[in-house]
Amino acid sequence: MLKDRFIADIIASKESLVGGRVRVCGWAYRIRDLGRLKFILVRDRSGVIQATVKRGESPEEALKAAEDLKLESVVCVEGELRQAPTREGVEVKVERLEVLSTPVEPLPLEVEGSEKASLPTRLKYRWLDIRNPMVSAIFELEAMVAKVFRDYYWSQGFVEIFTPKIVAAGTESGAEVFPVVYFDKTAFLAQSPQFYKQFAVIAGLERVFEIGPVFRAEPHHTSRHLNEYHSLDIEVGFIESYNDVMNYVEGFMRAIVRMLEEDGRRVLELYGVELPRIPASGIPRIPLRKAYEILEEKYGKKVEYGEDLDSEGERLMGAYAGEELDSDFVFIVEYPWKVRPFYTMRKDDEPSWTYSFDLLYRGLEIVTGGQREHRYHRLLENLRDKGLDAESFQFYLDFFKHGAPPHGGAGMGLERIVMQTLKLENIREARMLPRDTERITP
Ligand code: AMO
Repeated sequence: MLKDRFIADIIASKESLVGGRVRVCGWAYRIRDLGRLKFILVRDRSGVIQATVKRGESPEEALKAAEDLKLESVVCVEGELRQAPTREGVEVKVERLEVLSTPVEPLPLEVEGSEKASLPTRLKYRWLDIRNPMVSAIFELEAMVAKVFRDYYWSQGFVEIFTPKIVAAGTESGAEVFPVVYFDKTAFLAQSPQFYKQFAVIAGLERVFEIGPVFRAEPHHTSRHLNEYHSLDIEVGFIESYNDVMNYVEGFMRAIVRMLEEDGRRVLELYGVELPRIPASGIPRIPLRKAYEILEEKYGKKVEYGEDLDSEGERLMGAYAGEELDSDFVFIVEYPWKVRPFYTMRKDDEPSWTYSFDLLYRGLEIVTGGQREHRYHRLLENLRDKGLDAESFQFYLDFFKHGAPPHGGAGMGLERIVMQTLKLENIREARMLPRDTERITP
């Protein structure tokens, strides 16, 4: 029989259900055997409920099944829902105990408290780790962020697109690509939907978004890089400046905070983290050249003029925004041309700088974006200036030959947003099955 209700729904409707018969399916989370009386805590995705098997009250088969029951067996219990001095205020008086599956070997990782085990062990036995409600909450939050992304950009007139992940060229200079054997051609896994989200704008869709996997062949061993992650991308035509793009990014961040306030409280409480702060006046936008000064004057950190911020610089600018500007977010704007990809638009009056930005969230970059160069001949110059071979990008250049509106966009790391919201130590915790230099299984 199909499972008809989640445990949380039963508990939420307990007033009307008490005295009636319920059926609960899930995993045996905890078993307490007092001989004549056995308590089984049944857990599903939504919560935990106590099931009580008692001699003289429950049938003999149920007693027998409870006796042999192992932790993490898959069970369905049926019986009367009655009031009880449990946290939920109710329990199931077991009349039927069905064991659907039993572990065939000792558990290599205990589900309860698995978050305290070492990360390699957790990742190795991820199917057990994620049964821990503390861990599954991460993925519920991730799904909520993705839903907010879809809902927010829909509400702003954006169209969802689905672009190829097998591509002919890398898009992000600096980040490496994974080659793919593609018949008799060399292809790569997409590092970003960059070219194709621009394509969609130029193809007349004007405002687009995408949620999709991206692949980076960087041999990083850091707590904030994955070799496969999910990118939340937007691209928007007919902008006046890159400030319009930042406004759209900011709107999404505000929508996330609203979601956290309304539906995300439980997860925030589970992790003991505060709601992120965005000042009413908006997320501060600080030019990188100003950030150099702040870092040097306030924190004695010297960043070479014209260079990118390193992770310490980002962390310190995050601390500055938190302490001085009462904001968990800060935009750093106008990055040097030499550290941005060729598609970025350079400033009219200062071509060594660009109309680009990063968004830092609690001191970590979670978004990169900017205005793109939409003028064909300028794009050619940009490629030449970067020492790139225009021929390999001709398919992309062709998009710009027949009318391209001024446009810009941004790419946001889904796992990084979740990681920073819950203050997780390692981005791998925010990915169900992370791919990194060591892992392609499970
Ligand atoms: P960028 O390469 O900066 O920009 O990536 C955008 C955002 O993606 C996240 N991110 C990562 N997350 C996990 N592991 C990684 N290895 C990783 N690399 C990046 C970060 C980052 O801010 N095409 C541009 C975006 C644009 O301009 O629209 C791009 O991909 O949160």
